[in-house]
Amino acid sequence: MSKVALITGVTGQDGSYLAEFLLEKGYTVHGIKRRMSSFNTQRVDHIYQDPHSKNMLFKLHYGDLTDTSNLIRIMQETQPDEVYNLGAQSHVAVSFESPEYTGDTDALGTLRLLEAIRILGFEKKTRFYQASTSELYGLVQETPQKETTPFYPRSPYAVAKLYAYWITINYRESYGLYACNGILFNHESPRRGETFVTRKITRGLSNIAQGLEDCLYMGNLDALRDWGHAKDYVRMQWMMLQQDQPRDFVIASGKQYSVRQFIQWAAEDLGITLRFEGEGLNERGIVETVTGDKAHGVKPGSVVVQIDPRYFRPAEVETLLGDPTKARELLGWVPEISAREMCREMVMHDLGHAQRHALLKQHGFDVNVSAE
Ligand code: NDP
Ligand code: GDR
Repeated sequence: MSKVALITGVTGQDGSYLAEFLLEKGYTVHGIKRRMSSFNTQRVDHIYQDPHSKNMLFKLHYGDLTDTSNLIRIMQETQPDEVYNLGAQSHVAVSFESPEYTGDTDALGTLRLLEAIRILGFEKKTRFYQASTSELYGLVQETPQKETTPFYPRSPYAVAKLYAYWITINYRESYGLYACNGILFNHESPRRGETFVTRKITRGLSNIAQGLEDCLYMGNLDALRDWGHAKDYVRMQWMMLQQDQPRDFVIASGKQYSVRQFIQWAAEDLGITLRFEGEGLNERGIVETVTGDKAHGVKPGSVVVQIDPRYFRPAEVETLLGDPTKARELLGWVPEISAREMCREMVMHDLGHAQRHALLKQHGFDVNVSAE
């Protein structure tokens, strides 16, 4: 009998890679997708299986983390051996705009899933993975951050995730559930949502290089992040549920770069030479511009990147750097893809899209490439 997994957030970046990974391991995979007014399954369409076919191994269910009875019903129908709670309003800046919804989904959504396991009496059967985050460290109290570093969340998102982190531990300690937290640092890929900083950069600069856009508007270029590849990180999510006892782990690369550095890498891969003006003056309200000297569609000396204070956050997480020693020593996990390699992969992917759009535009078709 193959193992059964239930993934919330299956239509997201991590959910799609994890579903692929588990299907390759022979799992039957159930995913929860939200009803949207337009299609939201692009990231899993390639593994979609016709519901009329026999022996379906990948099945999607309509649901929502804010809907308790729906979660209990799906859990009862699917009887999962493993639940991966990846669903979330995952955008930090958006959480300042929608704090209540973020709390409902990210904090109480986690509680609803844990309660569903308990209500159905699955405590001994079902293992639970919680997508915790380096955002818990926020205003960092120690560098690098490890499992014992104190938390100091700096956004409604991080505060909601703090509740989720502790309720997961509380259910482990109170009811003997195999439940654990992966404290994951930023991880990216060509499937990363278009409004997160890395994808915004690789997509925006690719469009600029192809003459589809003029300028990339950015927030804090000095923010430092520990970036890894989502494929490496979902492997670890699975490993965490295969142990003799449940434990929480930091998952990180142990290396740190600035947003500005990521822009430079992407420009390098696209053959754009960037010149930063007003470097070091990147404080709120001060306009810093980056001009481009050469690239296919870029006019020499034109502004390629400009600071727009709209993208500053009410409270910023300036620096994050993880220490993945525990994961390496206890699980043998080491990331295989560096941030630099990942940036190139993302650029190549987005450049391909931009080139197709540019071709359509040349032939008189309308193309809309905008994203916030
Ligand atoms: P994404 O934003 O790409 O995916 C989030 C998923 O959650 C999507 O499938 C989304 O559905 C779904 N979702 C959102 N709201 C609800 C809801 N109310 N009910 C059910 N599903 C919902 O995130 P990632 O894949 O990047 O991240 C996965 C998880 O890991 C998230 O919990 C995130 O907070 C956490 N995390 C991510 C890190 C990263 O660097 N990527 C680092 C640390 C933690 P839809 O497609 O319809 O929008
Ligand atoms: P983060 O990721 O907030 O770390 O959360 P994001 O890529 O949004 O921001 C990283 C840093 O870049 C700065 N930044 C900008 N960010 C965005 N989105 N847009 C901009 O224009 C911009 N300019 C500068 C930000 O201020 C920030 O410092 C991600 C999410 O995946 C969370 O769900 C997850 O928990 C954490 O990573 C770990």
